[in-house]
Amino acid sequence: MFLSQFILKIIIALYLSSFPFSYAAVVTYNWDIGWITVNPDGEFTRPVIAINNEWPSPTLRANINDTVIVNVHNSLGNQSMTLHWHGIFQRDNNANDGAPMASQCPIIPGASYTYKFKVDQPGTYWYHSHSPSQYVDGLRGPLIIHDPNNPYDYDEEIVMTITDWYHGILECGSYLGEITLTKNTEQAADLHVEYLCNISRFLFCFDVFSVDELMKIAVAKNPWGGASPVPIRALINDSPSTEFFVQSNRTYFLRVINMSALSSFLLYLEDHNFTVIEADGVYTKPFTVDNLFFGSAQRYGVLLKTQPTSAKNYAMLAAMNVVDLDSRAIPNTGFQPNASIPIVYNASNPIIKTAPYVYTFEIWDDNDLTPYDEAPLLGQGGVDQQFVLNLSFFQQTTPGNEQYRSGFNNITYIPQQVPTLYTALSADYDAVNADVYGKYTNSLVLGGSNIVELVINNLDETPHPIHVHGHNVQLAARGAGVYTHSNVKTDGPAIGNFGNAISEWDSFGNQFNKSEDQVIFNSTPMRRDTWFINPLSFYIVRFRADNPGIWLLHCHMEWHMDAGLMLTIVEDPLRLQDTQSSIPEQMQHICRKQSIPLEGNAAGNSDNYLDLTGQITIASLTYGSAYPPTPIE
Ligand SMILES: [Cu+2]
Repeated sequence: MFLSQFILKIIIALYLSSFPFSYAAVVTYNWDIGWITVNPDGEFTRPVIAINNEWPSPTLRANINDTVIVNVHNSLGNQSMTLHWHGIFQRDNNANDGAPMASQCPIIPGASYTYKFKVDQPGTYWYHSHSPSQYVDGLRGPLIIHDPNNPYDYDEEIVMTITDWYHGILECGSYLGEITLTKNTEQAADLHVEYLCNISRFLFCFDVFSVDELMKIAVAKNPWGGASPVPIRALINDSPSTEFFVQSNRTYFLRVINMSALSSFLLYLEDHNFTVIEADGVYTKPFTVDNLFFGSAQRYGVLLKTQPTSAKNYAMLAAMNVVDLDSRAIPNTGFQPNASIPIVYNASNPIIKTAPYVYTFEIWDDNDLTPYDEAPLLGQGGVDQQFVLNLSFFQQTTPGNEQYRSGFNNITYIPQQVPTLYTALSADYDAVNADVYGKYTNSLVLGGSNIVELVINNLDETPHPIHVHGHNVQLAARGAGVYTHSNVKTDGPAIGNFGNAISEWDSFGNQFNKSEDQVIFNSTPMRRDTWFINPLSFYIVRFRADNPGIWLLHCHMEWHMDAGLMLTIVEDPLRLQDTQSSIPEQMQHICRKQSIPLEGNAAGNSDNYLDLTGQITIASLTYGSAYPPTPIE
């Protein structure tokens, strides 16, 4: 008896060891979140948010189909926090998406919460705080899901992060540089940016702002309104002195993550190409390029084939896209938008510390990527629901709220009395009525399994990397100007009276009307969770509403999100009620400690969900759209 059990165990063990990744494991991390001070660039000591007193933050690694458990304890003392797992769909697990006041209550100082999620998507992701600008303060790191069935072969993996680093002080003056930018509206969709980064001129002089002022600037009145704080420098792997050691004649799987608060970056390595095989966790057909361009939060997985010999060392260039920075806010001293990373083939040869100066990059179009699975465009006969979203910055006119803010369709996001998920779970049939979530969550209610089209018209003169939680989306089409065509099926499945009909057009929109016959749709569109919308242009994305939950959609420039450039997707709320009705016990306790109701509409009214008296209509003057930090217990 004993012997046969023993043999059986050996057989099982042998079976499992022959398929090392074929069974799911539980990967557990215990993270104590607290402040430490660091000086990564040797020029300025500042506080950062560290994990277990270490910074840079650790890389979270798991294998596909593993369950990840992260036991978080908030030791910040002065701020509440959450963690979001960027790009992870959180299917049947909305409560662990980490969006404060959307899918959970903020984790207050002294509290603990266990995030638990299954990862069934391979690829390059990251985790970061979703609370007010905390990821800019360092609470961010790579999240890598390994895949034994990666369709591409490689010898070794390198994980690389690009960040824009802030000293916390906006210095006096302005950097302008010799900048040229082709920004003719008709060509905006094919924007070519020339970088001439090293010549500064000191034209403007503003007051010096303290750390606390950064957020206020992002949401302040004119003339500073919408002026995003500008970083002091670029860092690779959160250091100015990262080096990569490589061997000749090998293939590296380079996973690059732009974890910046604001900046887009271009990556270039002389005499080498990058073969893109993954973008935002989606495998692609191999696509060979000589540079990579990332908006904030975008990722690429590329194969980097090294030279046949080790005769020469190189330096890789990560160039910050300075043309999109607010010239009024660029520091006049110490601004280092370019980072060079030595690529060392042979340490006994001279190490190249500075990448060769490259004047002009021609940025390729990520719409030219093809997903490995070649999934065809959704909704070729028309979509079930279409939302047209005009992205802009505007002056608020509500008395008491005259901030310069941002939003979609002139609505700036403001968190409400009740987390939107808890409203959806408690509203019964009213959950399909967008009104119950409050005007300023800007909620779009999606019918289950509908094919949804989002048309985002960027009416702003700067680009914006837009991210959606819970999904990646098909990059269906894009172009210059404003898109107005309705593409909703007339005989498709009923979508109900969900409110938020296609918006009216403002006078700006009338300047350029694009109808569908002027737009070329991609037949096998690339899918991404973050897409980069060029200035004065539109982007059409599609997805199937097959993931019930409350999912935020927002600009991933942190200062823009803080200024309200965010909306809420309420996806199949009745199915959500059926399948994900329970709020984790630990979270209920956290909510009660800060008197946040576990049910009710946006105003906290659980008797009449259609009575929104008391919904929040004025954003925090200091914290914008973010939920204000909680005082010490
Ligand atoms: Cu933005």
